[in-house]
Amino acid sequence: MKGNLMEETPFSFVPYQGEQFEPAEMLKRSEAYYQWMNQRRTLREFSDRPVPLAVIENIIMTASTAPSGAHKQPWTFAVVVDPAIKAQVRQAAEQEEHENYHGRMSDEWLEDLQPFATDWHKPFLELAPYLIVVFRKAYDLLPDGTQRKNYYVQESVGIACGILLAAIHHAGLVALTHTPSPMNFLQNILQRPENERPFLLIPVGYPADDAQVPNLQRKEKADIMTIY
Ligand code: IYR
Repeated sequence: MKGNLMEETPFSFVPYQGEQFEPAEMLKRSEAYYQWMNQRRTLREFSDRPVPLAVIENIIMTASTAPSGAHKQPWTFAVVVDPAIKAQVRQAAEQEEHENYHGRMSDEWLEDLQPFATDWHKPFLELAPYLIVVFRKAYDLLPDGTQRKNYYVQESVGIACGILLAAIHHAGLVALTHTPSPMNFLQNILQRPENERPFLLIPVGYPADDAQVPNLQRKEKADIMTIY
């Protein structure tokens, strides 16, 4: 049965064909990759400059190479391009965020956010050329309505989002990992099936010409790593 081939066909094994490097080359590559990834920044100020949809498709296909529990690939990526849908998303997100900033978030939380100068206004939800809404599939729904379990869904989708962010950076674009809360409005606006739950809302595009980012420091090696 096409579309559900994996349900019926057990995996066979094939030779692994990934690249390998000698230690010196490995060191050079790993250092260069770190330096390059260290330039990735979260942005909140986007340009409306168009980006080809094919680039976004490649980025999403890259994210879909993530490992997942029992290879269930428990994710879907909804790409919002339509300005009318973006406007609905913005309206709903701002409504929730207004409540968050006016009573739902603790004083400690608000204090922690103060350096970032965020508030309930989310213009980037209309400005950015694309909103990628990542859904986690709590379970799979077969065409006959039966449910199939997925495993380690949070971990799997979290890893896919990490790879998505690296692919966005690799394309020279920027993103915001946005989590308006609660975000079930995304399931309604995008009319997703009941087994899909919103995981992250990621505006993607070029940065605004005058975009600024907080002057953050990342933790030192000694603060994040222990060798036994
Ligand atoms: N979701 C809110 C608040 C917010 C929370 C955290 I934690 C952040 O790192 C940033 C913002 C908002 O989007 O403004």
